[in-house]
Amino acid sequence: MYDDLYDGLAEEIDEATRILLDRGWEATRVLEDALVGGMAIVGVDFRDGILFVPEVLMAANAMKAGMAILKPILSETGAKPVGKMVIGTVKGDIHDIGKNLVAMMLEGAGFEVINLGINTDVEEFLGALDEHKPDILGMSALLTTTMPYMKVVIDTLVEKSLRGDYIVLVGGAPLNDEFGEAIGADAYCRDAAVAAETASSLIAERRAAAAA
Ligand code: B1M
Repeated sequence: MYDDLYDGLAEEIDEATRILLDRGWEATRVLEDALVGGMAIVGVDFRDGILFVPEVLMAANAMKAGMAILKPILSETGAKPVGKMVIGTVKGDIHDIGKNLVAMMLEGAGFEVINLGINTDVEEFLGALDEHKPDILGMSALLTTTMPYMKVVIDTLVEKSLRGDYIVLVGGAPLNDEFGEAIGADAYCRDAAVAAETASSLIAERRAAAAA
C-alpha cells in the first residue's frame, strides 16, 4: 500500500483498504499503519524534492479513497453527540487531509462536527460559530506562512468578547505547544487521536466547572 500511495493509485488503495478490513484489521490500524504511514514517506520525498506537487496531489487523492471507506467505520456511534465542533483549515492553506482526519476522529468520539473545509477566513469562522454554537473551534494549518492566521481568528474572538464562549484547539504539522500557548489557544493537538482526547477532556472540565 505504501507503493500504491506513493504512485497515487486510488483504486488500488480502495481495494487494499477493503482487503485489510476483511482480514480483520481495526479501521484505526489501517489508517495509522497503512495510510498515514505511507503518506509520511510521500511527505519526506516531497520535502527532499524527489516528488512534486502533482504527484503529492495524486498520493493525497489515493489516501482519500482509503479514508472514504474508513470514515463510516471510524464515525460509527449510536450515542447522542458529546459536543459540537466547528473546524476549518485557515485562510491561505489548502491542506485538508489531517483536518479531515481530526473531524473523523472527533465524529468517532461522538462529536457533531461542522467541517468548513479549506482556506477559511475569519468571517467564515465567526459566521459558523454564530450559526452552529459549538463547544469547540478547531483550526488547522500546515504551512509556516498560514499558521499566524490562527492568531488573527483568536484575536478577533477576543476583540468581540467571544473568546470565553469556545474551547479553541489548533493543530497541524508545523505547530507545537509553545505556538498554541503564544496565540492564546486552549491546546495544541499533535494528532487526530490527541485532538479527540483533548476535546473530550476539556469539554468535561468546562461542564464540571459550570455545574460547580
Ligand atoms: Co503541502 N506542504 N504544500 N501539499 N504537503 C507540506 C505541509 C510541507 C511540510 C512539505 C515539505 O516541504 N516537506 C510543506 C510546508 C513547509 C512549511 O511551511 N514549513 C508544504 C508546501 C511547501 C506546500 C506548497 C507551498 C507547495 C508548493 O506549491 N510549492 C503548497 C501550498 C498550497 C497551499 O496550501 N496554499 C502545498 C500543496 C500541497 C498539495 C496540494 C500538493 C497537498 C495537499 C493535498 C490536500 O491536503 N488535499 C500537499 C501535501 C499532501 C503535503 C504533505 C506531503 C502531507 C500533508 C498531509 O496530508 N499529511 C506535507 C508534508 C508532511 O506534512 N509530511 C506538505 C498527512 C496528515 C494526516 O498529517 O496534515 O500533519 P497532518 O495532520 C495531522 C496533525 O498535524 C494533526 O492531526 C492530523 C492527523 O493526525 N492536525 C490537527 C492537523 N490539523 C489539525 C487540526 C486540529 C488538531 C490536529 O484542530 C483541532
